[in-house]
This record gives sequence, C-alpha cells and structure tokens, in this order.
Amino acid sequence: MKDVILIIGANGQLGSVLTKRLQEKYGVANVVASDITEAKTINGLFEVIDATDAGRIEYVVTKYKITQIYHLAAILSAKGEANPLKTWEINMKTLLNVLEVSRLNNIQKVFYPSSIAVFGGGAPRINTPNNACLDPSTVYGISKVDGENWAQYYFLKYGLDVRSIRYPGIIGYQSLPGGGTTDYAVDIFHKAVLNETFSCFLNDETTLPMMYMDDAIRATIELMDAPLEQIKIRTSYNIAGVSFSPKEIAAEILKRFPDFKIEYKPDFREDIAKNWPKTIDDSNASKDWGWKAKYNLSDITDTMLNALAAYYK
Ligand code: AKB
Repeated sequence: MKDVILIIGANGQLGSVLTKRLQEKYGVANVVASDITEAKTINGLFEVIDATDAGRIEYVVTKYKITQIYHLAAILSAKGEANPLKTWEINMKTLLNVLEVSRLNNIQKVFYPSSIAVFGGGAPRINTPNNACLDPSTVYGISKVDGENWAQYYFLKYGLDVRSIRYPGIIGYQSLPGGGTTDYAVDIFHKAVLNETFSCFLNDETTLPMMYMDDAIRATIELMDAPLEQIKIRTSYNIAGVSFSPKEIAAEILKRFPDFKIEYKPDFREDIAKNWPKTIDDSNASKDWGWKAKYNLSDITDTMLNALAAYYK
C-alpha cells in the first residue's frame, strides 16, 4: 500500500518545513497539509482542519486514504501559560482525536512531538536522561507528559505505531516559532541582520538545549523510517543538538556582526527556562535508531545569518 501522509499543524515553524521535506520524499500528490487556518507557505494539497473536531480529521483521512499522520498542532510553553485550561483542552483534545481516528481507520504510523518541557525541577539539568523524573512547571509540559503516556497506551493496548521525539528549541530561517520559551534563539538572528538591538527575555547565562531545523527534520524522518523492532521507547525519545546561553549565541553573532547589540530583560519565560534541562542525554535515540546531530552553534550562526541576510536584502 502506498504511503499517504497527513500533517496537522502544517503552517507552524516545524510543520511548514517538514511538509516540504515530506513532499520531496513521498511526492506532492501523497502529502496533505492541514492547519486551523488556510495555507500560508504550503504549495500542494491542503485542507483546513480544526483538530479539536475528530469528525473533520476523519473526513480528511477517509477522503485521501491517509496512512500516516504527523500531529504537530499544539499551544507552546510560554503562550500556554496565558490560558492554562484552554491550552490543556486544545493540546489534549487534538491528540486524543488523532489517536482515536488513527485507531479506528487503521493508520499505520503516527508522529507525536514531545518536548524538553516535560522535564522540571526534579530532573538533573545536565545530561538529562530519557527516563528522568517528569515534573513539568508549564501546562504545555504537563500536556506533553500526558501525551507521551497516551501515545504509549495506544501502542500497548491497540498496537497503534505512535512514535515521538522530545524536541529542544528549533532554530531555522524558513519559518518563525510562536509562543515558545526557546523562540529568542530565532528572533536574535532576525534582529542581528536587521541591525536592531535585541532585547532578550532570558538571562545571559540561561543555557537551553537547541537544534538546527535540518537536524530536527532529519531526526523526525529517521525515527519514522526506523524498523518497528528498533523503536524501544514508546513514550518519547530525548534528542540532543547543541546547548548554549544567550551570551554564547550573542558572542557567535558578534564575531560576524561586530555592531550587534543585545540587552537583557528577563520575564516569566526565564522562570520556565530555569526549570528545563541545560543539556540532554540522547544515548537511547543513538543506540535504537542511530540518531546523531550534525550542526553546532557556529554552523547554525553561519547558516542563519547568511540565509536571513539574503532574505532581507
Ligand atoms: C517551547 O519553547 O515551548 C518549545 C519547546 C521547547 O517545546 N520550543
């Protein structure tokens, strides 16, 4: 049977880039992008889906004979704190709808993104292991912990092949993040190229795990392509890219843009970040399906500044 892919949340930071990559891999005619609003940058098949409506998901699944679903829609850590109950409702309802529609329609594989936000004060902050204590401080983090457990439940109870990664902050030039605590690490490059002072909402020394977009996309595809028997963790896999603080990324930018200016105005996002890991132990992902990141901070800085300079020219 041929693979036909549905992406839910395709207008988002990761979704818009992942959709293009999946179109290259499976063919434009076999990838259906969807989001709650009309297509922004997507060319190809597109359906408006409000994923809190299971009937609408099922309609699209049936219409296109979908075999795999990538469910990316969620309200992220910082934005989620403005309305915790709504965030909970949206993040959990959309996931449960996807899992249930998948079970009832014999979907072969489901991808569910988790996050470093599952960790909280009880986990070691250096080399945080896959099986560390999960005591998140944000409603987004709580929804991801529960989402991971639901993913595992559907695998164990119904044999639904749900696979998941705990993403760090993702850095790419193609799209903008929205509502996360790691968003500063994308915004800083835009401000540098535009010659504007960057006001950072974290402290200068707050180190967080991050990853370049190409690595994040490759991790997703490698996980989804791995043979079934290699997937040993059915909650979610830690993956590591690169870890740095605002001071360190600013220093890299300054090497290339000596006039770059940064000021520090930490807000509530600093409280979120200081409960998250600084570095991640991704040895399970390496061992089980061969994960290894390629981009370091210097590579990311070069690529981001070059791409954005060309974009704003
Ligand atoms: C966020 O900052 O909320 C996200 C994430 C780490 O999941 N980028």
